[in-house]
Amino acid sequence: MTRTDFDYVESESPGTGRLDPRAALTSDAAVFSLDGDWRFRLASGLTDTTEGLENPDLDDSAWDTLAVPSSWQMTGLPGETRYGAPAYTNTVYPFPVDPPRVPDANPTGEYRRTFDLGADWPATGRTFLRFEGVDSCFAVWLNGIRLGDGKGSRLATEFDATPHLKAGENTIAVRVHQWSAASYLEDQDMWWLSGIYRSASLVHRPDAGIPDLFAHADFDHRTGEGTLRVESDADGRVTVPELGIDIAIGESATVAVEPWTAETPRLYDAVVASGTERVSLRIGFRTVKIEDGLLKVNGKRILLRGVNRHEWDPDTGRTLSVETMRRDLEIMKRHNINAVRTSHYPPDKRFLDLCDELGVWVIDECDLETHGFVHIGWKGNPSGEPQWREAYLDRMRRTVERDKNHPAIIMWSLGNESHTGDNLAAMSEWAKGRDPGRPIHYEGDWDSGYVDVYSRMYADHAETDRIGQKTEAATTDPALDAHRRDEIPFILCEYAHAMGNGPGGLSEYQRLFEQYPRCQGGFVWEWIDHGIRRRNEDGTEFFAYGGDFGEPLHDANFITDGLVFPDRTPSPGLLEYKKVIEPVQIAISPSGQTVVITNGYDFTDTAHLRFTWSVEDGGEGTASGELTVPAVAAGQTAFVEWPEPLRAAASPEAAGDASGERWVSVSAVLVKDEPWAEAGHEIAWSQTQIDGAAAAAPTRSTTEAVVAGREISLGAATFDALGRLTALGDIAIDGPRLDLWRAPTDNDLLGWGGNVSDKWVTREVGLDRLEHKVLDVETADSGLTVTTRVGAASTDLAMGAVYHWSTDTETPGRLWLTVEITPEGDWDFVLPRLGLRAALPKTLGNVTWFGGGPGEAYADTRAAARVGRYSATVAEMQTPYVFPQENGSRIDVRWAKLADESGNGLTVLGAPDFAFTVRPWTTEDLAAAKHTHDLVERDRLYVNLDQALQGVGTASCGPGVLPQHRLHAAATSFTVGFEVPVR
Ligand code: IPT
Repeated sequence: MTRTDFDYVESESPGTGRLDPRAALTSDAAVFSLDGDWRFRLASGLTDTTEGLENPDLDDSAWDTLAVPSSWQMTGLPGETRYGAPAYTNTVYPFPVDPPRVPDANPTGEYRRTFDLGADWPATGRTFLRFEGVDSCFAVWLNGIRLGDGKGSRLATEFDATPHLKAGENTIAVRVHQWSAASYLEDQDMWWLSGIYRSASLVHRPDAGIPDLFAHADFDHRTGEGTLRVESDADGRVTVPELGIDIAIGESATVAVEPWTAETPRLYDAVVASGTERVSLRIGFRTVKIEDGLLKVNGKRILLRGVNRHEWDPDTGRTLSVETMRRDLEIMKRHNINAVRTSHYPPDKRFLDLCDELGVWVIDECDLETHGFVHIGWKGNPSGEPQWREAYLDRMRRTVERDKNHPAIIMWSLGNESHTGDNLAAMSEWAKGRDPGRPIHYEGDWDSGYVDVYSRMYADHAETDRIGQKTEAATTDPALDAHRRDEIPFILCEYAHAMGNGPGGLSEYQRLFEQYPRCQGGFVWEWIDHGIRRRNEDGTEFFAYGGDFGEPLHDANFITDGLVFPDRTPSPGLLEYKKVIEPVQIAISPSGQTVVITNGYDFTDTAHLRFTWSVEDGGEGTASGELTVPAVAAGQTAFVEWPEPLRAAASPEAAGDASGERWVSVSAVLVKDEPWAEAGHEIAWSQTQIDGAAAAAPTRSTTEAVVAGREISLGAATFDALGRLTALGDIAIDGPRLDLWRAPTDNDLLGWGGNVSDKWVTREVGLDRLEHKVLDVETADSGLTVTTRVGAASTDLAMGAVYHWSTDTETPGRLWLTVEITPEGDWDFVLPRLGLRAALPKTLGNVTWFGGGPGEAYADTRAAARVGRYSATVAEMQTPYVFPQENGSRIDVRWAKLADESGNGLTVLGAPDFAFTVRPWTTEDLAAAKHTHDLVERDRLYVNLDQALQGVGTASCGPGVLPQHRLHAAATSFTVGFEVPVR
């Protein structure tokens, strides 16, 4: 073996010996799967490879076995990896930028297996060897003969195996290199993983078969007719029995059809048959156009409620089962998501079949990203270098050719974060020529010279608003300005970075998408946290992120920024998104006794929804029923009068004696089972308070505070000599004190685009280490007043905090605390929180509250919080962000009871409400933890009772907290009550 045997590794060439790309078709031609165990050996580099790997006689019996499909770095997890380890970088190349060269340390997987096609394998025709995905570069031999080599990790590659196949046993050998010239084109923000990680097979190609076809299935919304024309070099007929279509390949038929949309994914089974092969297709009729400056499907503007989806599984990496793919789509559809950008590569082909079937709009993105060049000022970026042109075109061809028959795909995307250049323009030109039926997307072309939509990522609300008004800054190329401003729509191909707690500000984006026709929605970054399941020394499972495998260069937990956790549990961010993008808006008017229902779907009416109402009194349901709503057409609004039973239940006479707050809720739920959810699944909801005062208003008594030795008592409360509450009844408490700190969220920590981390995050102002200096303790016949100054070492900034304690005239066992806050000095930064912190016995782990819920909510992530009565254990109230951070605050809580197993405990009362957090560990523990398993329960519970919290924003990648959701220091006061049963 000589060095030149490996020239392909560092060549810009996309491959040799390969067949032309073609559609992934379901055919009755024979297929032989090569999935399963292969012999495997990992070489450390090219000089460590096996001589004669391709030789059928090579003795590989001592080699390990490795499953195809899989990535070798994932083998052995969650324990110890067996072959190398996953490594994570966002944009930086984990090797010197020296294209097309890659390091000598180039882990190389050597794969071998034998197979026997069997006596039934057709004797005529040809047999192709097909790889659905090999990362990153590989060469293939069959029975000792080299078939060729390939690159393009997330693209299919085929070789003609026919001349070298034998009857009986055949030997196939594949050498896969972790690094290659192609690695420069595959710098997506994800784990670096290698191997034959998608399926491999041998596919028979009958003589006079149908190797490829392009089904064009347009829909004319004016006539209601679809036109089908199948383009192919083959001879044969196209039949769609349901539509009575029976035409020759190349002919077209126009008939009345039900169109395909993401809302109504109507598919027609079709067969394309030559004399020797039958291909089954699922045809969806739809027409995509840019018209009047809008992206239209079937003549209508659509609104993209999207997510960016990487392929991820915490145990198998980018190798996904079809069940996992379906699960992704089911979870998306259940959360009102209607669009997927396949960031940043074409997905497993089976995912697209499921998109057609379940209904989502897809932007299919080419496998291309050269982001690492940004760090050298884009010098030598392949997008502008002629020697890479063929590789770029090859990638685009393979994307379009494989996936062209999917109705779900409404746009082709050239790739991601590859700056600009002629090679990108060439990809666009080629794709437009090959498929005039789909617009071209690419975010990097801000001037929009070679794209059909103006696409941006992380533009803030203000800029999105200007774009909506068409008053945005001009293009750099003045000639293109009118085109971009007036002729093409705008989308945010990435926004609302879902890293950790957040994303904040979703509602405000959605209002802009609804307000401006030009703003056609966006794709939240991103669908799933790419955490890797691992075990620590004591066997506790956790999700690993960058650096956890000892990578010298990595981007830490920037890889865990999804709407679902690595195990696909929906995060609070997904629940928020579901509410914000709900396709039906419900407004309940108590004064008019009407419900106004606006259908925000683009195509369907509301006939698939049932509307229900309920009345709750203090969180207890008192009545419920159905609301009769006529089918509301897409884009239309209906006014519905409250039915008599609702009027009656909502009338003052019907009021119970509960807390006094009465709420009417209306829900829209599925009438019948859908492939992605069961009948009764809630799509949209709304709530309105109809009656009743807020929580109990404090009525303060004049009980005297009594000093006895080093203790002070007031009603049921006991304080120490410094006026700090130590017990309420027989519950030991580390009394409430002013608290201004939270464990920084990812969004707090990572300042982006000029959002520098605030002074509290950098800890320079010491909110994390406050000292409480008691200046005065005054007992009087009106109660107890404790005057303090709260400040931190090294600074003279302080908060005056005065605590006024009193008992309640009406309820023995109840105390009221009013805290007066006066900032001293220049508080020129936001506060993460303003409230009280106390510690309670651990036994009080059962929580019931009336207020926002059931999940966490912050000032700018509160759309999904519904007022109601909820119960949860303290453990259930923690949100397990992969990187621990502030979480779990419930908003607008009127009262919360913390009880032991027998129901005894302490109730906290709002006046009128507070934000409520309870944890089995401290804020300091949370801030220090790097992984979930670092959080160890203490023997106390720690509660925060906040007047307010700073919003969350998305500054980990995007705009920070909007001004209206920021918390600034100001003189203020707030009141809470505490109640224990009196004996
Ligand atoms: C943007 C990338 O396109 C995406 O892959 C991901 O890395 C995301 O950021 C952050 O998680 S690029 C960035 C420069 C806005």
